[in-house]
Amino acid sequence: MSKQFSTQNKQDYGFTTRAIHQGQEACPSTGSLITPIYQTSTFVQDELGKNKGYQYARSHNPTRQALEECLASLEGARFGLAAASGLAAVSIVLDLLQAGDHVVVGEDVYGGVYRLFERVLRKFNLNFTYIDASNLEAVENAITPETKLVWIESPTNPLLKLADIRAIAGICQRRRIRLCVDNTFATPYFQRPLELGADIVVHSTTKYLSGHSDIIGGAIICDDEELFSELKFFQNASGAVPGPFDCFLALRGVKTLALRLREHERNATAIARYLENHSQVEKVYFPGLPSHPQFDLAKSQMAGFGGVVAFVVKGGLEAARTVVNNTSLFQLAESLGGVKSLICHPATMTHAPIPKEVREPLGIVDGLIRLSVGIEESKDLLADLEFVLSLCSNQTQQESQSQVPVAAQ
Ligand code: P1T
Repeated sequence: MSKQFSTQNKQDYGFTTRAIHQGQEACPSTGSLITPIYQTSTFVQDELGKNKGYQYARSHNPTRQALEECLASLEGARFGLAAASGLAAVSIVLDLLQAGDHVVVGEDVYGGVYRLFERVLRKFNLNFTYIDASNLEAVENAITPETKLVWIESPTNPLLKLADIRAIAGICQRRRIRLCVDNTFATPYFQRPLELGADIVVHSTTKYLSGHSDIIGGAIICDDEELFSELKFFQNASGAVPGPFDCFLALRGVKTLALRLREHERNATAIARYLENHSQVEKVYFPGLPSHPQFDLAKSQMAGFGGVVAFVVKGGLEAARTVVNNTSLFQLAESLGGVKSLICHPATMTHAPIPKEVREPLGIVDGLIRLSVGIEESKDLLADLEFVLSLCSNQTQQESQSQVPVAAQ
């Protein structure tokens, strides 16, 4: 008989043990060690009204179910739902609302989330107020009698600001409002919002959870059975489910989440420290730096600081262009969370959907560069940055020489 991963004491197992085993028992009929890709659209029924628990793959698929159970367990919850993308997951959560409802949103969210709220959901008479979620008073003051949901990212994309999840959960509980945390940047290895009082967690599994930049996916996790049933209804009704192969890849990725994140963080810390001391760098954003304004909060609600570092290079758009166009290892691309390092210019890439007059006061300026630090050797990544920043230094020197008045030469 094959050994079953006991569901009774599953939360007693450590994080990585659950990442490898939860929902992923060997197949009882074949012994397949690894959860198979159930590449089928439908399931044959035994007789009218009797089936083996599966009918149609939009509603249920065993590969997807394994991923959902595993992700739920990693967030310390009972229920998980996989979605076709991170934005599909966001969309399913927003399906909980009715026309006329109001949402309080942390202001520096992923540009695609802003676009979904402003350009799609506003049409259905949902209203959004954007506030600095690191300011508890701002959160409290933005709540109206119509507010049904508070939506935050922590750390935020791209400025890595934190929200005090425990305190915001307290505000929401007192007002009977749901709190949803996009935990994509931290992952459950470094932060578990449900344990801090949030009601719902969403993920873009495209990022760290799958970890290899080879799928698009999303997930929703919660611990309330009634809420889960509602979300499950919307997942099936709107139909934005991931295919079984993508679920298989996400499950494969998640097994090494802890190992990868430790490396991502080690490299990101080395890079953040290096950038902080560089003369061409105006500002560095990384929650693991003691200079981060919320370093203490980071230490109290997170078990680690993640692998994304953002910085402002001196010289604005031209200097940013020089940096992103000339790295060798850091590949110029949207997305984050994979083993290969990426570099991105939020103002013209990931956060382009946010109008300039909205994004600039937030700090998403033309000189801002976001690094998704991979797990390559840190010395190689540092050398890559050293090289491109030296190009900026040369550029600055040439500009200042060409500006010297002729009489003074
Ligand atoms: O791309 P998708 O899987 O649909 O995930 C959307 C999403 C949701 N939440 C956060 C915090 C995200 O960062 C994203 C996607 N972000 C990028 C593609 C990016 O480069 O920032």
